[in-house]
Amino acid sequence: MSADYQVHGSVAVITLNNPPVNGMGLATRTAAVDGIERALADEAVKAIVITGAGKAFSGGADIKEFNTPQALAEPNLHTLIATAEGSTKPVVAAIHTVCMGGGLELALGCHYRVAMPGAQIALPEVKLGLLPGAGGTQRLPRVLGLEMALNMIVSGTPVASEKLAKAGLFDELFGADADLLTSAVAFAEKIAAIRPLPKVRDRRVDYPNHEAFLQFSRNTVKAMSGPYPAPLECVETVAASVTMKFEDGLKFERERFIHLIQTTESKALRHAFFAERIAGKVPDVPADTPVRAIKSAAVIGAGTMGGGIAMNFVNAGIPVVMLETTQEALDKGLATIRKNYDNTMKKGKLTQEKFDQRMALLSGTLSYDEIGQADIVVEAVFEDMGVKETVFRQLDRVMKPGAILASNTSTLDLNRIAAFTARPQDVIGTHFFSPANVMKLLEIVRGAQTGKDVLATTLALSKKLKKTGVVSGVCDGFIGNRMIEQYSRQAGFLLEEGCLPEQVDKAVEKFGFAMGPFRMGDLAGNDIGWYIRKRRYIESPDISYSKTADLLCEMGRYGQKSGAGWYDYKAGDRKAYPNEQVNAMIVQHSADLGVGRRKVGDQEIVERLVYSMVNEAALILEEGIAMRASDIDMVYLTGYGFPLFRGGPMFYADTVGLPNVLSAIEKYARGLHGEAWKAAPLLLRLAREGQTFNG
Ligand code: T1G
Repeated sequence: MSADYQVHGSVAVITLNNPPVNGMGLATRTAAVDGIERALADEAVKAIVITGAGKAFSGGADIKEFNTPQALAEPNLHTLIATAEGSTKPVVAAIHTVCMGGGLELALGCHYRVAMPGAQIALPEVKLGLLPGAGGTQRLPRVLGLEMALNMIVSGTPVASEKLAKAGLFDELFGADADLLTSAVAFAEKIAAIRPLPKVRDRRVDYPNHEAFLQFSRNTVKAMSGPYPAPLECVETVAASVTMKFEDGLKFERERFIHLIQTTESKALRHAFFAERIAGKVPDVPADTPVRAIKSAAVIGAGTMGGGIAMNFVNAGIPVVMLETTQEALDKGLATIRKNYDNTMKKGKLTQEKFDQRMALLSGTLSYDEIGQADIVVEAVFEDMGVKETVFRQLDRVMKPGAILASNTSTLDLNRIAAFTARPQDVIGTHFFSPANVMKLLEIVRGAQTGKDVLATTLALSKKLKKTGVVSGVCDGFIGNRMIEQYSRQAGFLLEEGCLPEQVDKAVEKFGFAMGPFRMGDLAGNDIGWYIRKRRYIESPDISYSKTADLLCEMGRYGQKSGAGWYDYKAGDRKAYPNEQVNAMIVQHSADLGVGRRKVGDQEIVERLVYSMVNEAALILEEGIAMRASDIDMVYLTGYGFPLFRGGPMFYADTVGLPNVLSAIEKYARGLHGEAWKAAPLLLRLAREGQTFNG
C-alpha cells in the first residue's frame, strides 16, 4: 500500500502502489521519498524512473486524507516533489492511464516525462473546490504556456496524453504497443549522463501583455464561477507564475490552497465526490455478487417517462422494445424519441451515424407476447396500483425466467407490486426522474424479496446508463418524494400564513435550488401532487395539508401543460408570470381559514422547506430506508436540484449544526401547523451528542 523499489540495470524504478488509483497518501509519499534516497545512495544507479501500479500513474493526493493530520504530515507532497526535483540523478516520470492532480504535479517536478498514449492528464482540483496545491499552478504554465495551462487548471478537464504530444509536456510519447517500463528504463539510460538536469522551475513563462490576458481571464472566470471561490483563485495563482519568482509563486499558491481547503464549498464538493461513489455499495451485497447479463430491454408505456427511459437504454447501446396499448400511443412515443434525437443532432451534439444507430436499437409492439425475451422490462405506466397489477400479472406470464421486472413507480408499495407475480425475487424498483433521459438520479427500490443478484445487476446497469444509482427501501415516496412531501407541505402552509408563490420561489432559488416549489409544481404538473394528496387524504387522514394547491387544481390550473398554474406562461416563453386571481385565491383562503396573514422572512421560508426535509430524512435513516446520510444527499443533488455547493440537505444540516437545526424545528413546532414539526429521534440524539449525520 505504498511504493515498490526495483533496479533494472543502472535504473532504479519506484512504482507508486496504493490501489485503486495510487492516491498519494502519507505511506506512498514516504515510500517514494525513501526510494529516491535509496537510489541516490546506490552508486550503481545512474537514473530513476517513477511510475504507478495498476490503473493509474496517480490520481493525485489522497483525497480521503484531507482535513486530517496525514494530509500535511511530512513528507508532504511538496517535500516529495522537491526530493525528486533536487535529485542529483535524473528522475523520469513514466506516465500511463491516469496522471492527475498531485500525480501530474509530481511528474512536473521530475526532470523528464515520458508517457503512453491514452493517458488522462489533468489538474482537476477545481472540481473539488481547490487549486493545484503542489506547484501545478507554477510549473504547468512553464511547460504548456500561460493560456493552455490556465484553461486546464480552471476547467479541471482531462486531456489525452497524445493531444499534448507537441505541447512540450512529454520528452517522449511511446507507441500504443510499447511496454512502458521497458521503454522508460531505456529512455532513462539514454539521458542518464546528461547535465545540467532540466528543471521546469528554471523555465520562464513568456506572455507579452499578460496583464490584459489575465484581467480578461479574471472577468470571464468571475462571471461563470457562481458561489465557488476556487476558479478565481486558480486564475490568481496561475498569474503568479508570470508575475512572481518561482519560490514566491509557490508560497502564494500554498497560502491560497490552504484557504480553499477550509471552505464549505470545497468540503461540499469533496463530500459529493465520495458520496457518489459510496452510493453504489450495499453492505450485504458483496462487490463480487454475480450479475445477470442485460443485453436487451423492454419498456411498458411510451409516454413521457417511458420514452425517456427507453432513450437511456438506447444511449447505452442496449436495444429496446416499447409496448403500448394503442398504435397511436406507440407511434407518438416513438416519434417523440426521434424528435428528441433530431433536436440533439441539430445542436451538433449527435452525428447522423449515431442518430441512425440509436434509432435502429428502438422498436415498438402492441403485444406482450413479443417482449418475453428481454433481459429486463421497465414498467412506466400510470401511478395507480390497479394499473400496475394488470401490467405485472402480464409480465409474470410472458417474461422469460431470469428477466428482471422493474417498476418506475415513484411512490407505490413495491412489495405489493412484487406480490402480483410468482417471482418477487426478480422484482425491483427503478425510479427514474423526469426528464428520464437527462436527470442523473435513479432511485433503486429494493423490495423485501428482491434478490441480491437483481440488486447488484441493477446497480451495475445504473452505471452503464450513466445514472447515479441510490438504493432505497420500500415506503411511501421512497427517499426523494417522501422528503419533498414535507417540503411541499410547508410551502403550502406558508401561502396560508402570508407568503405568495413568487416570494417562496425566490427565497429558495436564492438559497441555491434550481427551481422553487411552485415553479417546480407548474413544470411537473400540479395535478400529479393533487392525485397523490387525494390518495393520502384517505390513507392518512391525520396528516394535515394546506388546501391551497387543491383549490388551484380545481381552477384547472395544472401548470405549464395547461398553460397556467401558480403562474401564467406565454407561448414559447418559460418565464413564470404571477397571476392576480391565484394570488387573490390564496389571500381569500387565509381569510376563510381565519388565519391572519403576516410578513414571513426568507430565512424562515428556507428553514421550513429545508429542515422539514432534513427531519423526514432523519426518520428515513432511522427506518433503514436509506443506508446512509450521504445517499440522501446524492438523491437531492442529482434528482431535485439541491445546490451542490451546499453538499446536499444532510451535509448542509451538518454545516449549520444539528443543535441549530433542532432549535429551529422546536420553534416551528410552537407555531401554526406545529403538528408537522415532531423532531425525529435520530436528530434529537445526534444533536444532543454533538454528532453529525455524515459522521
Ligand atoms: N484520492 C483518494 N481516492 C480516490 C482518488 C483520490 N485522488 N481518486 C479516486 N479515488 C477512489 C474513488 O473514491 C474510488 O474509490 C476509486 O478510487 C475509483 O474511483 C495537492 C490537492 C482517478 C479519473 O481530483 O477523477 O491532488 O469507490 O470510481 O472512474 O494539488 O477517480 O473504489 O472505494 O472514480 O476509474 C486531485 C479524482 C486530487 C482525481 C478514476 N485528483 N479522481 O476514475 O474510478 S487533489 C482528482 C477521479 C490533489 C494536489 C491536489 C477518478 C479517476 P472506491 P472512480 P474511475
